[in-house]
Amino acid sequence: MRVQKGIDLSRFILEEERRYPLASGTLSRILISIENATKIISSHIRKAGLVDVLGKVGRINVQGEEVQKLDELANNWLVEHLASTGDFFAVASEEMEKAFFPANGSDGKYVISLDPLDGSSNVDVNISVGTIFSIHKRISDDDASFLQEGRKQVAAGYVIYGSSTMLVYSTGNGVNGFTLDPAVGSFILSHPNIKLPERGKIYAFNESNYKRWSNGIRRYVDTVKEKGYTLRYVASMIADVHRTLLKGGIFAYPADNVNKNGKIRILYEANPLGFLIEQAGGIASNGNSSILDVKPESLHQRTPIFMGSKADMEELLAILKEG
Ligand code: AHM
Ligand code: MG
Repeated sequence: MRVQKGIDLSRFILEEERRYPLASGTLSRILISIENATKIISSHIRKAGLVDVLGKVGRINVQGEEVQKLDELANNWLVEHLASTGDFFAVASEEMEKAFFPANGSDGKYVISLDPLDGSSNVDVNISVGTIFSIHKRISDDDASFLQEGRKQVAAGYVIYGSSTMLVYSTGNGVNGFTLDPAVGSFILSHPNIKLPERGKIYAFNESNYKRWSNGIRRYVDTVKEKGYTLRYVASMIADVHRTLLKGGIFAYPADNVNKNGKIRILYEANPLGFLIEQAGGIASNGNSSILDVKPESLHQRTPIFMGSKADMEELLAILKEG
């Protein structure tokens, strides 16, 4: 397909579908539903501070984290919007302990994993947050459809609510980024065929965990500092990975002696963002293998994660191998 800068997202999705003569259009409809739901979320985030959407709900979620009002709202808007289409069989979300199987989706061919509002602890201080999505084919009538390797994703992407709102996604044919033009209300192709630089100059680790890391991780961070790399860490994975996609370098959330499996969740954080990083020519790993080859065992499973430019990742993985 000829990638045409300036084309709007809905048309782009339909043009992509035409590459597959047997496509039923369901995946396209799901992507367009995500597009519409995230426009609603974006519009509410843009007004946060003026309307009563900031602050905490006063409840702890399945992750043991305090639920922000916007977490709950974003989750409800996405789930309701997607459920109304009848196009998907089930949805798993960071904000829901169990998967949700909508009544009208019993014939649905796809399942979706969502982080409705990644980085939500940043929303009160006006820092970028985002929505992450991962779509797999349905292979069963239960949670097993969610517990497939990341490499089997049929589509994955995110919407970042930053200085502008951008939707970045891939169906396995490269990565394209669209910027929301608020005057028109459309996502417009602004970043066609995103490719990570072969090497970057940025490392994004929460270095306050230094003392808790393994020797290998510490040695890697010492090495990049000696080389003159700069530290950028937003603590919104979506913002750190978005910057990494465009500028290169490494984002990581390693295991440490408190968070034995790291902090990032496989289904709706590591897999979709890892898929985009690999589609853009980078590497995404749990330290031993590509994150996309790991078969998850539960919906909210955590994993150590390292992702970024190929040359930087190869150096990191070599150091980790030495132990
Ligand atoms: P969230 O999805 O509940 O916002 O949590 C995940 C976030 C990631 O976006 C970010 O990379 C990480 O937690 C930051 O953790 P820390 O504050 O420990 O550095
Ligand atoms: Mg998250």
